[in-house]
Amino acid sequence: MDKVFSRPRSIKDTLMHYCPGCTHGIVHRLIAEAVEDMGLEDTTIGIAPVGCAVFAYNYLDFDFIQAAHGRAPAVATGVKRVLPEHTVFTYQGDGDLAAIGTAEIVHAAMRGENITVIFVNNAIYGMTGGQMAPTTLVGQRSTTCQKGREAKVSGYPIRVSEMLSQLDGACYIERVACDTPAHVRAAGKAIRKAFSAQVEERGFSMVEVVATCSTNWGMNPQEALVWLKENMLPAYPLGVYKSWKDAGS
Ligand SMILES: Cc1ncc(C[n+]2csc(CCOP(=O)(O)OP(=O)(O)O)c2C)c(N)n1
Repeated sequence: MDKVFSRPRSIKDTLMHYCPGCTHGIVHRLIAEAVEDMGLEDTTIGIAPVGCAVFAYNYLDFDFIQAAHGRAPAVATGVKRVLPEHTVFTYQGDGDLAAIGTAEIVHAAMRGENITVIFVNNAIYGMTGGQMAPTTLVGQRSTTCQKGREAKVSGYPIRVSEMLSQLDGACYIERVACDTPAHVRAAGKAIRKAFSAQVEERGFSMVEVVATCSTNWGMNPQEALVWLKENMLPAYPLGVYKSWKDAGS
């Protein structure tokens, strides 16, 4: 009988700290599958963020460094420049990447650093108890905007993929989601493509994954997936925002 499902070798057999319904685990698995399929297990270095995924190294069996809040692109820049033969990726939430780390990510993309960024956008600061993030939707409730985010007070959500795709140093930017099996498959494909951009030395690549945080959204896991589809996807349209093929190179 053909084996159709198993745990990737580089996902460690360990207890998860993520909440039920959290989609970080799906994204971890997609990274492990992509790295293994591409034969990069022994030469991949991950940079873990602050936030719930600070413990990514407990699950992914690659070399890892944990960076301070928002500094993962700077750490990845240093690692990649010293070890150009390695595949270097950052794994960052929206609080990490789009709040304190905004300058870091913009400048890493502008410089065309040959790194891959996996950006998990759950529209909230998950680990610290559900505060508003730059990506929180207008009207979405959080502990720091209990009646819903008001644009007049807190501004509008940052669309990171759209913003970074304007920069010449970025070679591949795609936004995907992990709410349905079809979307998860597409997300896996995008992550492979982002790593292949790095292997081909094309410059900065990023995959934004629209994700859930059922605990801090105050929903059960199924409600969170429906909320993602109905509220996150209209605000964060899926698709390829930039590809080196579009750029004609
Ligand atoms: C330099 C620094 N500033 C602030 C914090 C506090 N902090 C830890 S996690 C976090 C929010 C992370 O949210 P996000 O990046 O969206 O990740 P999630 O937990 O939702 O996966 C904050 C503010 C910190 N650990 N370090």
